Amino acid sequence: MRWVRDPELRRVAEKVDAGERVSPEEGLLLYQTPDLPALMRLAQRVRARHAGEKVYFVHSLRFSQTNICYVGCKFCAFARRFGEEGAWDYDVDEAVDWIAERYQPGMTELHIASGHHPKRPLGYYVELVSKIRERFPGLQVKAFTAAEIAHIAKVAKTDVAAVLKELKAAGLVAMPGGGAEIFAERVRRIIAPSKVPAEVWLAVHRTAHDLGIPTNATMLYGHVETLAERIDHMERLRRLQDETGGFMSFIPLAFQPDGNPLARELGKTQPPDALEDLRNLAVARIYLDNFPHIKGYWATITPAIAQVSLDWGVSDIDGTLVEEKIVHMAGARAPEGLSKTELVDLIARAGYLPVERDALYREIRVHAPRAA
Ligand code: V47
Repeated sequence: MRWVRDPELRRVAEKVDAGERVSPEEGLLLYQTPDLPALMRLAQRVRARHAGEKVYFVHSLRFSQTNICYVGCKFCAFARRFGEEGAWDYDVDEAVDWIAERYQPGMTELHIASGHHPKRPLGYYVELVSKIRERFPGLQVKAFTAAEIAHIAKVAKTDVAAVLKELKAAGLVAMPGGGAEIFAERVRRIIAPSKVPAEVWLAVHRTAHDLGIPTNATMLYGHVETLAERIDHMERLRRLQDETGGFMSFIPLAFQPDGNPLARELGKTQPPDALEDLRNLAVARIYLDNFPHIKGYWATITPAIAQVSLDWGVSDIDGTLVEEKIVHMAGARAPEGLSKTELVDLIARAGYLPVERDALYREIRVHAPRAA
């Protein structure tokens, strides 16, 4: 470990190397170290332990059945009110048609995250999932953030477990990680005062895991949160993962500054810079020692930074997406979708082994390195 010059950092590095868990204070030290090469190397070692030379991606489609939402999160550029320009609200048949127009053979994951529609009954979501499964048997439905599930339960005047059981019976296989934002109450009060509190988000995931529905977890960074609040966020996830083991991946979401009140209030015109993205991914890889994967979400950090992030702890780059809306309406500069070939090349050119997976991280195909 002579490559770590600072003695305090070296102590943490030795712990990590021995497979020991870092404390919140040590996590903060990792966030603050000026020795970025050491941080990168450490995250790389942890990454290798989890994924070897493999980098995962999925042939997926993004879908939002509605952007009608009255929750009023300040970072959001996606939500609309009824009748507002740019609003959409598909019934089940319209949703199936929308997917049919974009479906490509070989796609395995349909990722659904939407607004909190104030009126749709539980039956609508159940029918949506089952009609999609009926029409596209090869598509695994990974749908509804924990915040949406809590909202659906509230509108249906029932509990979260009942909602999840019905959705699972209809064909839901996994849940995305959105709605987590930053768990700290101070931050939530500023950026998402009407969204479900951290405890509810975590309870929904616990219930999903108990019912055999694996999930992801996100963290929206680069706005008003402190580094200690990022660590607190990851600490709460690490604890839940110790209990349930139900998380598949952790996805840091770089805050996009267009078309939302939070960016205007903060005077932000740019997303976090490349080194902030990379540092954050590396700390996450080291801190969340019980998460199988850290995702470099190319839609927010750009495909170029996602490629570099493979050396900073990332073992998954999400997927083709096709038509991502949530972060693009907030100004994301990346394309709305990438082809499978582009993803394979992005990974292979960084020196890693591209592995196509399904929504549950089952391997579909290892793409052999091409002859030079
Ligand atoms: O929770 C909204 C975020 C999330 C902005 O599980 C923004 O595999 C940046 O759930 N800048 C939804 N982010 C997206 C989501 C997701 C994304 C990628 C992978 C997975 C997964 C899940 O989008 C929301 C919110 O945190 N978001 N506005 C914005 N301005």
